[in-house]
Amino acid sequence: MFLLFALAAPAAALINSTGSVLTPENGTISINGGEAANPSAFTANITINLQQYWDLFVGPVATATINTTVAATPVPTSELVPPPPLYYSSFPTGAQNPTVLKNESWKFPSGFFWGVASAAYQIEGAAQAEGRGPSVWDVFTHRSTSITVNNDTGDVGCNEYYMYKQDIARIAALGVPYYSFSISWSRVFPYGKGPVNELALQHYDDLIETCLQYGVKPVVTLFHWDLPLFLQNEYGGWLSEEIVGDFVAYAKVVFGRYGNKVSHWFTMNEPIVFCDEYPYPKNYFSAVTIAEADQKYFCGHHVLLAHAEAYRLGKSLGLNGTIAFKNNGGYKIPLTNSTDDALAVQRAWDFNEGWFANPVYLNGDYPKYLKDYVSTLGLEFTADQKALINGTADLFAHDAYTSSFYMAPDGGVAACLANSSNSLYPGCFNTTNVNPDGWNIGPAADIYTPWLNQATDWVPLFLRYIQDTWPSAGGIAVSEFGWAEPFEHLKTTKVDILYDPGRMMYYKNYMEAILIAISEGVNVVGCLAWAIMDNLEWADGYLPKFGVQYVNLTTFERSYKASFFTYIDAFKVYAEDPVVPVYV
Ligand code: GBH
Repeated sequence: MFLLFALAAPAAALINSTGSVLTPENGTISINGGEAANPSAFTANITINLQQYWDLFVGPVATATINTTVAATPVPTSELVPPPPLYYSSFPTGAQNPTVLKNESWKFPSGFFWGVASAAYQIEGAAQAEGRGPSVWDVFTHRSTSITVNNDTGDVGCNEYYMYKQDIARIAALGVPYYSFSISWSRVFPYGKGPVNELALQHYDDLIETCLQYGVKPVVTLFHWDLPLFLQNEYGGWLSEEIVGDFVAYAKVVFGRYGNKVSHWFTMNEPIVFCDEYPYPKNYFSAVTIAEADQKYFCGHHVLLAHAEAYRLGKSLGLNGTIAFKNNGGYKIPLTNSTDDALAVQRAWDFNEGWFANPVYLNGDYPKYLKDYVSTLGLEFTADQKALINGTADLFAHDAYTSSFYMAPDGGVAACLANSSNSLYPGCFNTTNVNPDGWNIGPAADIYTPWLNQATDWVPLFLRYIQDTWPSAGGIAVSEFGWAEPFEHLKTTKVDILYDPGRMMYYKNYMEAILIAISEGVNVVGCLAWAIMDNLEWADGYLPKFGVQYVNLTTFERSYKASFFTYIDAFKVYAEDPVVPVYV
């Protein structure tokens, strides 16, 4: 069915895991030639289909016992009973004891968009179903030696590809009005470009239609890290400017198909993260010639161009949903009041949020300290490119899980800048989650998420900082936030797993922090809890749990955790729009 490459054949190299070079041409992958004097140059003509492409680069892929779409069954009413109170809630609803009165100065204004979030590779499973092509993450989970805890993969995962009707029914039953998910690029284009896979589009048609039937508004991310492998093989993926055209062609198909059914579009998820780590798996894609430490900046450069062009395309198509990208990071608190720490903090903003936010929200160009460095790599935007990028977001979407202290490197910023072999070069800032007094910034999450502490006290200041630094007419959406409950993977009974006090506190405190920010004049317009359910936490496998629902990875049964009710209660008490459970 999807056997042939229908590519206008550039003579580009495809590198497989053993370093053989293949070239796609007119429906085949072939290179002719070689020299007797150079045996390693001998090559062969081969024609491969999609399955063989999988076999060559990924290897055997597991399948689930459930492998056709499951119809939704109504959620049993017994599952809709909230947990007993954990604390004197500021969200006094349901079974909870209303000893705390509603704070009348708090509200989520009408139109506030809130819901739960996921990403394709983390939940879908069905890795080879209906013509999906491999992504770099299939290679990473199957072939990398540094890989995932327990050799976990996304082959089967939560099996959401077949369970989505039930998933939507379950969030609708609690009155969740928005569901944020990502589309798998390599389902739509098995090779990232070229032939379009109609079966994949039909799948997402039904996912989106099911959301709408249940009154759940779809929020769609185009790229959540699962780059089609072919594009990595052919030209180095995000390291090449060639990706811009391919990303925009993908965006065009998705925008064209789902057009005005989507209320909020995100082009990219967390480019700071996927560019920083790019390309996964490290040292695997031997075609890359850019120095490893600098690859992230080339990736980021092309992300900005691809995002901007996709935004312009979406606007030219007249989409009525908002378009933005998801930035990420935490508030950066100076560890001390020294001038060097203040400088390090500014450098940290410039090398993190500012990397993508300054070009899009301020002036089309990199922030100063980052620009000083990337201009030495030849990464400068032309005047036309700056004009293209500037203003390409309808709101500021931020994945804001936690906050950290920032400080100058040992020996100071200047000494670091003068020494390119310093491990903190070129950013030349350092960070910690430990206060100067020796205490953690807040309680630690799971041992597999050492980056995550409950630091919600800093959220109002952070949101204020974003609004002041990168003003956006459409306001700020906290596009991901969430908590990995400590040691949850060690719990052995379902009732223990479902009662998650750390996550309950996180959501209570986080929602209060957003309410405080709003009451103080910060234009927060929405928030999306990560995650709709436990899922593949990338290289950490299935050990850290971020879900507000538990998933039994054998039966695929889903169950609400107590924290899901805490989250909903915030809106029952403080949202001007009623929370309307849709119970079918
Ligand atoms: C989000 O990233 C992702 O969008 C989502 O897919 C993911 O499941 C979710 O968070 C939970 O992690 O190990 O010290 O090198 C959040 C930002 C950036 C946090 C990378 C973890 C690795 C830090 N993530 N970071 S470290």
